[in-house]
Parts: sequence; structure tokens; C-alpha cells
Amino acid sequence: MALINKHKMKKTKILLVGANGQLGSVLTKALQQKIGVAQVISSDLQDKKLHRGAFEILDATNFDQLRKVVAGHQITQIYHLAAILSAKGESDPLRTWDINMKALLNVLEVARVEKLDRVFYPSSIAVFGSSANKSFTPQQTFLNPETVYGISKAAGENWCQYYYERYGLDVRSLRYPGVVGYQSLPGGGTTDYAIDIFHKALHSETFYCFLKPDARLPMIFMEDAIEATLKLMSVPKAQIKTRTSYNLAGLSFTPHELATEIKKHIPDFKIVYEPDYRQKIAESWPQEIDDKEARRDWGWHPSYNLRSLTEIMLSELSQKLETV
Ligand code: AKB
Repeated sequence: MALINKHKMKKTKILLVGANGQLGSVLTKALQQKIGVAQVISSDLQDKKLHRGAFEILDATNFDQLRKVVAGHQITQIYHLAAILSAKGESDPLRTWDINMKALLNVLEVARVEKLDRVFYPSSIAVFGSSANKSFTPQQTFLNPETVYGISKAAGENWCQYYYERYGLDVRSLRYPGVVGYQSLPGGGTTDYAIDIFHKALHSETFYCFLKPDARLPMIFMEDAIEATLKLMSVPKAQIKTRTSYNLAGLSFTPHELATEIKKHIPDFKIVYEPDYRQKIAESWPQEIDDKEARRDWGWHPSYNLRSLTEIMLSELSQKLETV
């Protein structure tokens, strides 16, 4: 059943920007399940035929294109998921800044002029840097990001707060940890190893890990990430007390701990550690996240731990392999 916006009696209609990405592709399906296929429009730079329902080829760095899609489909909410991530972003810092910021500012500005109800903006643990406490990093702390992706996310969070304070635009945001899921592939992140490792293990290949064995990072299982996003976006406005971005925790593990868990299922699995520039990025990030504000304000709690995540990843991916 489609949701009705009580004030304008307009049906909720969602545009996903970056719908082909790791999170976007799964979130599109979840939203379609929740409010109906016809109420969710997916968009990205290319049509890879991943989605049901209407799809728009859209470059969010183009304001006019974005506004036309929003007006044409009578969109009431945007989920803006397009960004260049931490590791890839370092290969061309100025382009990363340009794309990440321009797309966000266009989304915020189109949302303002078209009077949208709500916007979702994904931030990241990459907003933290070496000055923040690594252990149970709190919501309010130093933000000195050390990647251009992190700098763009920290600036983006502040822009979201600005649009809320100045224009009343209901922008909501989460600081995602590394998202681990079987449904889609990541691209360009420092936490991507935690998905690649499963694919290599199931293909009986040695996994060359670009992080050190003890590089502990915050992660979240895809199902939890989707659940948190849907929950944050559906609670009444008054419950949202953080207008930059909420810390969000799932679980934390090291490459060694993950490899050990995988070996319980695949005893011959081999991992070789060959840390590269991504190790330095990982070292600048928290090891665990304190998300008590999200728990308190809108009732967040994760459901998956390392054991269940590993079991589900292996069984879902091996089923996919069988059907290929
Ligand atoms: C990355 O590794 O860049 C992302 C993130 C933690 O935001 N997965």
C-alpha cells in the first residue's frame, strides 16, 4: 500500500539517485516492496536493467536533468546514494570532491525548490580521522577526515544540517560503516575486502587482503543497513534530533577474525596479507562506533553478528554460484 503524505495528500514517490550501486540496488527493491513498484523511480548514469519499475538515466551533477526527473515524476522524497568512495576517491581527489559535492548540493537545492518532503543522505565512518577516539567513537567528536571522500561526507553532513535549519528541509542521514551483503558488489571502498573475501573463499582461491590482519573496522550486514535506513526515514520528524548524520553501528571485526570464521565453513581457505595504501585509510577510521543517539531517538538496534553474517553470506553466495 502506498503511503500518503498527510499534509499535501500526495502519495509518497521516491527517486533513488545511484540506484545501481551496492546499497542503492538493494534499497530500491526494499522500498518497492514497502510502498509499491510504481512509487519508486530508480536512476543512475547507465541503465543496467537491474530494477523493476521506471528507471531514469540521470547524472545528478546536472541540476536541470535532476529537476526535470523530480518534477516529471512528482517525486516527494529523494534517496541520494551516488558517491565516489574512500579508496577510489584518492586517485583523483578534485574530481571526487567535485562529483560528491555537486551531486549533493543539486539534490538539496532541487528538494528545496520542488518542496520535497524528505531527503536521505548517506554519510560514513570516513568522516572520522586520527583525532577521534578509535574505540566506541561517539556521535560528537573531532571530525578530521583524511580522505577526500571523508572530507566530502563531513562537509555534506553540514550542508544537510544547513538546509534543515535554514529552509526546514527534512534531510536525514546515517554514518554507515562498511556494508557487507551478498546481493550486490561494492566498488572503490576500503571496507570492500569484507565482501571480496567471501567470493574468493567460495571459488577456492587465495584471498590477498589489502589490510593488515588486525585492522578492526566497523561493519554492518546489508539487511541491518536497509532496516536502519527504512526506519530512520519513516519515524516522525520530531524524533530526529541529529541533523548532521547519526552514528550507526552493526558489528566490528578484523580481517583475521573474518578469515577465522570463514575457515570454520571452508577449512582450506587461505588468506595472504599484502597491505597497501588502504591500510592507512583504515587506520584513520574508528574501530567501533557508539550509536547510542540512534538507539535512543528512533529505536535502532542491529540484528546480525559475525557468525550469522558469515553463515548467510556463504549460503546465499554459494546458491548464486550454483544457479550461474
Ligand atoms: C568505504 O570503504 O569507502 C565505504 C565507507 C565505509 O563509507 N564502504
